[in-house]
Amino acid sequence: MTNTLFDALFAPHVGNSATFLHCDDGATLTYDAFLKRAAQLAHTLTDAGVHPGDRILVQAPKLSDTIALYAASVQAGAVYLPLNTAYTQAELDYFIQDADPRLIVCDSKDEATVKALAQPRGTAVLTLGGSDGSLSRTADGKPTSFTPVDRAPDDLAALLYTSGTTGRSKGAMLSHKNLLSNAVSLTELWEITCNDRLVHALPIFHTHGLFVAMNTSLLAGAEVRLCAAFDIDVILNEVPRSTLLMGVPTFYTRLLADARFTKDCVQNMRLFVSGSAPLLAETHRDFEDRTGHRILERYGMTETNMITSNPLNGARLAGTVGYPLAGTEVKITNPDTGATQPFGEIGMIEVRGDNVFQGYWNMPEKTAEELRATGFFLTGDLGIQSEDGRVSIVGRSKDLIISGGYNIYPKEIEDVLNDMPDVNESAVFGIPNPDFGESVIAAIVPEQGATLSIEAMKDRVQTQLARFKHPREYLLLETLPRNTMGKVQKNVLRDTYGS
Ligand code: MCA
Ligand code: AMP
Repeated sequence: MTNTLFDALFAPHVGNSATFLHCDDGATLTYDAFLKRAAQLAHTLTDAGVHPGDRILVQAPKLSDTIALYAASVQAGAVYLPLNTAYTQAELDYFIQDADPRLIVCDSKDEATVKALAQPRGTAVLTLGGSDGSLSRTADGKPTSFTPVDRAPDDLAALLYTSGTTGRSKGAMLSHKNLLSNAVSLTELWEITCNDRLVHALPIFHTHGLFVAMNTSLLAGAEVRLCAAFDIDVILNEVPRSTLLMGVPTFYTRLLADARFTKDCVQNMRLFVSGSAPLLAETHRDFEDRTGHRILERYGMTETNMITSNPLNGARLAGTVGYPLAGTEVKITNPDTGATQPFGEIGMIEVRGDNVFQGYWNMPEKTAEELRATGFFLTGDLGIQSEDGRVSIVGRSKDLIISGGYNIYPKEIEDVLNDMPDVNESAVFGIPNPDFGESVIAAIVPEQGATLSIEAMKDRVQTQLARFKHPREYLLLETLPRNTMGKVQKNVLRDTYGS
């Protein structure tokens, strides 16, 4: 019997009495206790009718049981589908329709609304969190061992939704091999071991927090300080007794803004990793001046897991994302012809390797557009590669805003605004923001003679989109700037309204 991911990440820890999770309430869980809990949850999943290949949709708080649910899903042979806890009911409805999960696990506080969406489809709902989560309660009485379901390297382990330029979120199908190969490369490169203690303050519904941070820790047998959210006081308390922090650039600018974050505070730390959004050279420099540590920046995508990383031992250069990971090929191509560019010339970053996903769920045309028959995936990021292989990202060919590490596709917001009566057209764009890197602005052209209510627009956006996608400002314009081809010039909007 083999289960690729379970055998590598979880099975080796049977009987391991080292601490795995250390939670906000002070509770700790050894690796062995964690595995027993995961087994109980796996029984609960199968009792709820989950079969191998079924999707388990999880929109739940960050708890040790939520991590154990991921392990349970892997051993039950299911496909783990985590969702941002900020998503609205309207957004959730889309994911339920598209992914057709067998089971939904939600926050106890959302049970009634989630059941209203799930029950007409006959989808089971269990809850986590609060004093009475039905998943946790049901699992309590189950056996503490579970025989993992056979899963081959190419079987799906996870489905992670990523927004798209078309406005509709796409489910990236990630196999056991995709996740394991990346965890192995990163653990080796960053030399993560059982002596490490990771401060984990990222959400666990994205690649960064769930796979980069959690899978590498599991593989290495490291201790994880599971913080429910990024709370500066908690982080400053934990850093002195930890060795690793993985975060988005906002983590580092917020730490730098706090005078308590000093060289003394980081004496025990071995490595600070940044990713998901560009790290400003200024932040890199200020961080080194303050702490003596050079932040290690890496680059990845939901579809590809991690692609490149600055070296652990070697130059960590600000403004570059480092070298392709072991087993990952990167090439820079001409976006029009697909031909490989000479070193140092800007082009589309393409990537191939065991880390690259299997395609988009139920979207074969989209898959064919972005994943070449040769196995190279078109990232939509523009970059250059130096002769020694080092990659720098210089822009994006996709219309994307990254705010605090969350990807926001303007098209999705424009669709909501354009659907409103009296809106002729809209253009959503990002402007620099000192905390989140970028923030969202909406420019709206009303229908001729119409009077638009910004409050009504805000109300509509609120019901349709998660809070982090909401425009922070609405501009009413008579026309949108366009080029000679009629395309809206968002660069002009950014230049005009950026400050
Ligand atoms: C929270 N808010 C945001 C964001 N986060 N608005 C825009 N962008 C955001 N990222 C909203 C809140 O709803 C709140 O709204 C207000 O902003 C202030 O919230 P605050 O308490 O300051 O925020 P926070 O809770 O401290 O969160 C900030 C954060 C968080 C810690 C930076 O956003 C975060 O954990 N980001 C990491 C995202 C991540 O993991 N990305 C990886 C995905 P109101 O106005 O109502 O108060 S990408 C990935 O996985 C790829 C593969 C990769 O390469 O890693
Ligand atoms: P996601 O689709 O949420 O997985 O986000 C992936 C995108 O985040 C990439 O295509 C990049 O545009 C961006 N990204 C990730 N890491 C970095 C980084 N270190 N520097 C710049 N952009 C990054």
